[in-house]
Amino acid sequence: MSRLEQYAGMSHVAVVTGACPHDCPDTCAWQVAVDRRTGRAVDIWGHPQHPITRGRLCGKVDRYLERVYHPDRLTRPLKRVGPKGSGQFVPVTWEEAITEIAGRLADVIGTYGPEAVLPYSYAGTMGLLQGEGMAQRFFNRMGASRLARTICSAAGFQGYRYTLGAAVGMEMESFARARLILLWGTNTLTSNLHLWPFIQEARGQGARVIVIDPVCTRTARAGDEWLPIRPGTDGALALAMMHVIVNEELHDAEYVDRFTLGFDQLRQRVQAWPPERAEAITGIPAERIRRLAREYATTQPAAIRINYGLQRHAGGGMAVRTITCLPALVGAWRYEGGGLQLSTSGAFPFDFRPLYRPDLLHGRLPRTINMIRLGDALSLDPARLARAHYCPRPVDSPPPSDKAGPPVKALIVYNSNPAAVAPDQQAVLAGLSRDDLFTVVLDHFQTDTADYADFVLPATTQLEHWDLVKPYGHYYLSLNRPAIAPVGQAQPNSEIFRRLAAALGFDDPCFQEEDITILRAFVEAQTHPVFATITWEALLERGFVRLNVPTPYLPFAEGRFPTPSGKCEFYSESMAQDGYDPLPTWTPPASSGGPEEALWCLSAPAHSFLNTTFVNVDRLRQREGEPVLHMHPEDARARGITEGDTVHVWNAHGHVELRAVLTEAIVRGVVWAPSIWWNKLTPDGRNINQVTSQEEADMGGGARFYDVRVWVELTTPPSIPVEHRGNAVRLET
Ligand SMILES: Nc1nc2c(c(=O)[nH]1)N[C@H]1C(S)=C(S)[C@@H](COP(=O)(O)OP(=O)(O)OC[C@H]3O[C@@H](n4cnc5c(=O)[nH]c(N)nc54)[C@H](O)[C@@H]3O)O[C@H]1N2
Ligand SMILES: Nc1nc2c(c(=O)[nH]1)N[C@H]1C(S)=C(S)[C@@H](COP(=O)(O)OP(=O)(O)OC[C@H]3O[C@@H](n4cnc5c(=O)[nH]c(N)nc54)[C@H](O)[C@@H]3O)O[C@H]1N2
Ligand code: SF4
Ligand SMILES: [Mo]
Repeated sequence: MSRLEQYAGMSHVAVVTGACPHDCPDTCAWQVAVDRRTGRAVDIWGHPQHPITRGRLCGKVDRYLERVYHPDRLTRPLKRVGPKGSGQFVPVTWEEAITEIAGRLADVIGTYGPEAVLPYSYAGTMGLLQGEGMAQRFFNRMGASRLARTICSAAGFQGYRYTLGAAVGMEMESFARARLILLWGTNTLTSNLHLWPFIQEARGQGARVIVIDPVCTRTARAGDEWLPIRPGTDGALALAMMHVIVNEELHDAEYVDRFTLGFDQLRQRVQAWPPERAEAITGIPAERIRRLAREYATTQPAAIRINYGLQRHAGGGMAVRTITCLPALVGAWRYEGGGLQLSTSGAFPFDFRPLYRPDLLHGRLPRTINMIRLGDALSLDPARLARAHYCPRPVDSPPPSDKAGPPVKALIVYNSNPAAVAPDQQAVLAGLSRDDLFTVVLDHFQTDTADYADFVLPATTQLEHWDLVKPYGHYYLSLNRPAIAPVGQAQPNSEIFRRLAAALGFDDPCFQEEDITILRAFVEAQTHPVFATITWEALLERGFVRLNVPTPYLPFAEGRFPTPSGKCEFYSESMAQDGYDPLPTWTPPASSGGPEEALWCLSAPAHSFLNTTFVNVDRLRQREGEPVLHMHPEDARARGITEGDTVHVWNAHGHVELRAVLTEAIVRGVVWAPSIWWNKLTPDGRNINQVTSQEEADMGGGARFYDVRVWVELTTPPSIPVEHRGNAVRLET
């Protein structure tokens, strides 16, 4: 009996449909059972009819109710009384909080101008309304600095776009039809779980699964073959594959001829990439590369899933740009089950103007700050502030220091936890510690970031508000209905920005619209034909609706690439104009050629966390145990490290203590610290972003989280300055 049937007979239980808000390609639809008598949610499960969710949530969101009703949920606005970072706060009323925040913001704007206010947000919720909906209206009206949201996918996204035109790709369902599947720089069983059943279906019909990763992840163990690769070398592997495919004439000449641009130049380019050259770079034997190329070209349909892991390097954009040439070369896009997926978000060409209201800028063009440079942005040194300006391409350059604009004097954080997730943590914490910086944090919990706030405002969770959730791994848009009343005095982000707008005297009627009105108007304003199926009524009735694309969806079977030429661009004139090599190439990682004894540090997701979300849910944190560092036994032996030792991990940026786990399931010279821990829930009050850098990747101003070298040694832990520790919140009531 399904859970829906189980509850159907209980008149005191209401079942409400919603959607998981987390930053995950699966965007599950869920059902929540609510006890009408108490108004409490009592159960949550995956929507059985959703074609991707198919009745199952992941192990994290299965525990969503524990997060919603967590004893540490923020239930009242808080005002800081101790030093920044100390976590000492007292409760205040909403009215006091809003009035004082508005007053402080008005002062900053009056003295320094609106660009001195910086919003900081990412994907705590992927909901369009509680994400950027009302926030954009608010910051547009204000004329605040803009934020380039680059922390996750900017480099790969741009590389993908140069080759294919838009972030459109294979649909998840079609992986079931593949005969060969390359999981390339992605830990599917951890970060894209709902793809797995389709992969298993394909394997049931004989498909092989090859996992290309420096770490033998649980996905690599579950696949048919693990190809251990050195980090940041995927572009070289793809070039050598193309070398073999082209020289052995295994490419699909007809597809190439009709639907691609620049094959002759590509053919010449790959001559420089014999597999022996790639072997020296990637660590994968040349003969194995040859076999992979032949297998890939001759087994159709062949599917590639790349994800964001492989683009968190200096050459991450180019790596994605190069790999995405492969399916067109072998004609894989022709077939159901063939092609590639990075993201599907480009298939949703929303007109965001009715939601974000860019017209409220009234012609102003505020500076744009790159979010991964938060440490620099919060510096009072104008040269560092200038560097924090968003410069996504080689042809862009930061302004001179005297044109960097006002220092950031107010920071408004929502849907993000930069004290833990942003690179170069010491620089970030130094900025957040500034006494002259006014910081407001909207969140569900007293996060590491909230410890540095002047005001902390309690936000609602997905069970408590309306939203519309756009996926990036499939083609179904979801509506989230609130299942319960807000916990305590929590308010949706939309309402918090509405109240701040009112207190600042922003009188445009858009600041009075109710959530449901905004969402409905947004849906009804869409005119692109792919939204023809997506009506407000259908969303209300079913909860999720497929885009108006054919089933099965083969986006590039007949070419029609949304590039300037309409073809898959092996040669890209846009790249030349933007300052890049117009042909596929390999851009070495920044950390290559570093000292031999320094190890390469990856900090890809821990299985039981979602970025820093869920780290404070006890049962999930207990599953992860403690912050660890996976390392090869030989790397350990060379340093006198044995299993279970506490190791000191450091570089020029900072340092952190981790527990060593020795495993042969990792490329020598590479270490992996599953992430992202809350600083204050670790033994030394720090996490791995102590050692990551603010430097950008090659494209889109993206982050380089995995292009990092560290020294690892067995030492007694150094003493940690107390101001960098953060404590649990102490309420003085
Ligand atoms: N459980 C869980 N799920 C998540 C998240 C989470 O934190 N936890 N985070 C969500 C978010 S925000 C995102 S962006 C996605 C990320 O989803 P993925 O991109 O799948 O995740 P990553 O762990 O970043 O990268 C996957 C793999 O890339 C490998 N890798 C690192 N560098 C390289 C390289 O240079 N080449 C190759 N070939 N592999 C490399 C890592 O070892 C890792 O195993 O997952 C989402 N889902
Ligand atoms: N070292 C290292 N660092 C990384 C990564 C890595 O792999 N390694 N991954 C990077 C990636 S891919 C990403 S996407 C970023 C993620 O960075 P973030 O998007 O900052 O991710 P989270 O840590 O999940 O923080 C989201 C916060 O939003 C809050 N939140 C959720 N819903 C709401 C809401 O409705 N309202 C409000 N006000 N708050 C809400 C949550 O409680 C949580 O504290 O981290 C990056 N940092
Ligand atoms: S985190 Fe991902 S897998 Fe888990 S419920 Fe949400 S969308 Fe589904
Ligand atoms: Mo991400």
